[in-house]
Amino acid sequence: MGIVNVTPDSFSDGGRLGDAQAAIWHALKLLEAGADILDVGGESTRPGAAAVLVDEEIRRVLPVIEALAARGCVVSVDTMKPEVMRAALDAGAAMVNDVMALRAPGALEAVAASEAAVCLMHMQGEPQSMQQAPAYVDAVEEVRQFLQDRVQVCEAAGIGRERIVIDPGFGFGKTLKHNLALLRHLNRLGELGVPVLAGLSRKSMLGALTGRAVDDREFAGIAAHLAAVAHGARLVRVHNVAAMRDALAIWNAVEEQQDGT
Ligand code: HH2
Repeated sequence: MGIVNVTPDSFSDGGRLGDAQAAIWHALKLLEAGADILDVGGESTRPGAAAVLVDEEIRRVLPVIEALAARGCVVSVDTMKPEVMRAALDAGAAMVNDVMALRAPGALEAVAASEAAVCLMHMQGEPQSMQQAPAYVDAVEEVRQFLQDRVQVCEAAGIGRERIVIDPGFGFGKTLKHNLALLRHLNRLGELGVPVLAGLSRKSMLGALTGRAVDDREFAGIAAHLAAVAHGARLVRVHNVAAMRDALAIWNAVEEQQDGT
């Protein structure tokens, strides 16, 4: 899954139309580099990021989703808002990626009314404050339980298992220790019987482990995503698709190689 951010600060050339065009161009590059899914988002969920109003978020993502869906791309919309979900699904998005796991009023219904896939992510707290004091008795068990409950809620609302992906939400209300425990025990989430997505690209845990600034965490991100794949992740959400594709080509070749052949 390639990340396509349509926020004013994502692309340097400014201007609203410029932002949409730059995002489309960027998305097509990610596709060329081997992305299977393009994850289009109009609101940053970085710790402390300012919230974006519904109309503004729709204005940002819709032209990008329309253009990509018209080209036959598999598009995911990264949003917590049911209104944005509905607009994106009408415009041809095939997946909703929700860091709130469809907990906003109306979100569950928006996805249930469609045939789209959904990514249910775990987050402790709210984006504005989630990193202030994350606390768990047992992070892996609590995240597993939360995701299991959300899968059940989705199924009860008519969203079949085959449409569901789960995600521990690295960095969303988690300390380095929590993130590492979740990565090491990612297979516990795989036991829920739906594919697991891992999103570690550029995240602060990579900075904490390497001392590198956000724009310089490419190699650390590849290593972290391979660790996630080794522990059962089936989807990875990344900024650098080309690098991840290369890493996965090697990984898959090693894994598929039969002993003695
Ligand atoms: N992380 C971010 C946004 N959306 N979705 C899923 N499923 N999993 C994630 O880990 C995840 C996500 C982080 O968002 P942000 O900090 O806004 O930056 P970017 O979108 O560039 O990753």
